[in-house]
Amino acid sequence: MCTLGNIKLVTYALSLVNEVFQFAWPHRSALLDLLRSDLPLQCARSKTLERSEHKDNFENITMSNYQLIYFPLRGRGQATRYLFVDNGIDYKEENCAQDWIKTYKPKMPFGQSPLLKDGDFEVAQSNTIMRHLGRKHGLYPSDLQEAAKADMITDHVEDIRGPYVRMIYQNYENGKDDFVKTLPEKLGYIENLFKKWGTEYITTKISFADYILFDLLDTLQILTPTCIDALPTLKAFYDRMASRPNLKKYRETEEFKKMPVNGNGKQ
Ligand SMILES: N[C@@H](CCC(=O)N[C@@H](CS)C(=O)NCC(=O)O)C(=O)O
Repeated sequence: MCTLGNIKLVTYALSLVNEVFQFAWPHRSALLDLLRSDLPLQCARSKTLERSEHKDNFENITMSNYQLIYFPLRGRGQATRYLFVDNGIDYKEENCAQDWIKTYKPKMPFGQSPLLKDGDFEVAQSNTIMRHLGRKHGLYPSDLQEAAKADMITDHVEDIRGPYVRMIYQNYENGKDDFVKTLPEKLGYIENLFKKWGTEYITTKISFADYILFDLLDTLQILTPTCIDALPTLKAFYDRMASRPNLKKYRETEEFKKMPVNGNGKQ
């Protein structure tokens, strides 16, 4: 029977449904992720993220489900592993070495790895992966000038890594000495900036770029162990990074120690 009371009840129920819908629709993908996810794990992740140092960029509910697809070597994947490990962020790794050409390469956005899967979203280009994770986990400076510092060191590292990779894969025997000779000048620029900026990390708080620089310095010291000895500020930075508890523990594992630096056995 259609009474006034019933009509009011139905109208009220409909307005309630409407409100729930209005709230839920903009968050639909996050809510779906949450429903699909392992809730206790999400809580554990949030706790680790609260410790993140760039609080202003902090994203306290992570729906992320990370998978790093890369070769079993340090190469261009190591800085990402450092970022994950140091910040207690859960991730899985998929080794793409087997059947690279047939199975993996055609699926890569630029035909190369690493590739980060952030849920269904795919991110290629190692430094873009680092910036993406930086922005998500409070490791990308919110201040414009600080962000520019992190970006400029990242680009300078790339200016060193490019020739390093070419030397390693194309001209190791004849090119190593010439490459090593370029390092005092190139690393000296970073030393000067560190002195000028006067911070313990590239910016006032640790950012994605520190892991990129740390990995480069590590790689270069394997090639030429004394390359930062005459650069005290850079050396102090390297030691500071290496003694961060999570990184220290990870770097003592057999998994890390066994990992080749490059894909052709040269280092
Ligand atoms: N600019 C790219 C370079 C990626 C790159 O050189 N990847 C290499 C491994 S480190 C690769 O996929 N090599 C296999 C191929 O090119 O088929 C990045 O930074 O991610």
